[in-house]
Amino acid sequence: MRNHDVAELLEKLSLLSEAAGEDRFKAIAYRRASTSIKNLGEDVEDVWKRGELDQIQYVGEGIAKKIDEYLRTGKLEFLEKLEKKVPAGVVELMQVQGIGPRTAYKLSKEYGVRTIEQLKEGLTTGALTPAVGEVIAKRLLESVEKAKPGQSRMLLVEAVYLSKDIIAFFRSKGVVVETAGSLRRGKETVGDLDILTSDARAPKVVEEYPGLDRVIGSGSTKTSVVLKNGVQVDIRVIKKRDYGAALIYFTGSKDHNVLLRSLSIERGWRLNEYSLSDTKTGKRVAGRTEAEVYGKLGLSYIPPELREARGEIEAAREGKLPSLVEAKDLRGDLQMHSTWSDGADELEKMAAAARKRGYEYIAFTDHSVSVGVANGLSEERFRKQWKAIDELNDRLKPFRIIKSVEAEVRSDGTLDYGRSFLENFEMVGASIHQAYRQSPEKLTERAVMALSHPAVDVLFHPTNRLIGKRDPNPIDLPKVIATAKDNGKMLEIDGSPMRMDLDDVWARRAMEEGVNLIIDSDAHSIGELENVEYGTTVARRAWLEKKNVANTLPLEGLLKMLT
Ligand code: DGT
Ligand code: CA
Ligand code: CA
Ligand code: ZN
Repeated sequence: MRNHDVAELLEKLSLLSEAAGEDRFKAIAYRRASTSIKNLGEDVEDVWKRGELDQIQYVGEGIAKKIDEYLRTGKLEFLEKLEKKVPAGVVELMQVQGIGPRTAYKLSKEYGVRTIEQLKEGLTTGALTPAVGEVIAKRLLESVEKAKPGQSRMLLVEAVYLSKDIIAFFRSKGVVVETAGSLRRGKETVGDLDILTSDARAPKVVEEYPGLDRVIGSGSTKTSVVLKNGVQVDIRVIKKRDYGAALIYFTGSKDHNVLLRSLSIERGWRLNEYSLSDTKTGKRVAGRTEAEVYGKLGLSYIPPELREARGEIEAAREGKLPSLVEAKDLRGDLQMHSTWSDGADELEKMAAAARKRGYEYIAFTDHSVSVGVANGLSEERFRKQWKAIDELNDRLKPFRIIKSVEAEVRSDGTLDYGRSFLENFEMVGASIHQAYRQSPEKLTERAVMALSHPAVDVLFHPTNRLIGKRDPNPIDLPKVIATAKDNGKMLEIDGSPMRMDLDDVWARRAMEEGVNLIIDSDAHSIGELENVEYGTTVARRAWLEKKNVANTLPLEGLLKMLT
């Protein structure tokens, strides 16, 4: 599957054409095509073989030709030419949040800045202050410092895609493997991939993996490799007899394992990556399956998402583990965007894709009027959209589209549109995007005002973070949660993989305080509807059960909650 490769090629074309000062619309076209291929439901090589590249959304004739050349020859002449046009360092600098092509150009040409390292130095010493001005310099320094740790850890979504590719590769060679580590626990970022198998051929087979860069250590039971994208993969070969013990060990977390070991010691046993065994006699007590090991320790089976030493051992001992919500419990998706604002797909196409997922209902939450960059809707345009929705609802019965909006909370805490207009929506989600650099007090006040507004049902992505790129807004979350509770409002777990907001810790707190949550995709295209998977992972790590999540309700129950 080369989808990821091709998507990256197009992303690079987009960045480079921007940096080379080409027509802005070209850059946008490449980026759109890139997203479209990332979300493609099938292997781009299959489409290519059928000669149907130009039928992929946002792939016109020109882009199709480039993809064809790349898939045939592994290279793209146009890209090489473009690279020569762009001064050294520009593309690297543009990876910093807040640096666009023009600034990158200037920094490279006039100030000789070629790397993020040099940028950081120039900003720290003040040498670059004249280039960008004092305010921007300060902001850039913040983003540069943040960019560092973010680069060494992948987003969960990246780890998921990468592992799927690796697992499929092994499968094509007849080798069965599975993932452990932080990926299996569903952490929001993942450092390296840990792969377990009981097939001794795995270390040899991985050497043929197309994404492999080099082998950095190899023994009979473990091999570590680095991929071309810089990610390390540890592969361990485990005897079937030891598999459960090893799976526990390499799934972690370390803290969870430490607690399990002390529990073993209390019983005169020891637990390691091979088995649970008697310390004195060395006799095996358990090891073949995880459930067996947990069982012998007097625990019910602990799902990987809970293995963070956050009370799961005690709960498992008392038989009080939550019965965690699953993606299939969701009966609908309550945040998504259409072409009416900044989504890539039309109402009907989104609805069809949502129905195909088995949903009973969805809510369109197109942006409100003050979000100009996202083509936010005027009242008049919303009235037109409602007509279109009514018409679709007639046709798609019993499937139901809920009329909703992602209403911007303005800098003073008031919402876009007056109350009487907002009452026309069946669901109102409030979001803080703009003016997010305000003081913590001000930001908290805005969230509280939104949750106190009679027309509002839910606060969307409460912290507005972008993982690795933008810190969570410094709002007083306990106060926000208390306000939601007091006013009977809901909080969102936004499944967009860069957001995952609320996160696991705060979603759990909200649940414990008795607040209802919703899990949704915030999809801007049909491909992104799958984001609910990441939202569900957060919810599971937050100990949420089906009853804590409003969109597990049937339509009638949900609508009753929304009135
Ligand atoms: P990551 O890769 O940084 O996102 O986090 P993990 O949790 O995947 O950590 P990693 O890859 O270092 O190790 C995988 C699992 O193996 C880890 O969750 C627990 C286990 N493990 C690794 N090293 C040790 C260790 O020194 N002691 C113990 N108890 N467990 C370890
Ligand atoms: Ca790992
Ligand atoms: Ca590892
Ligand atoms: Zn949007």
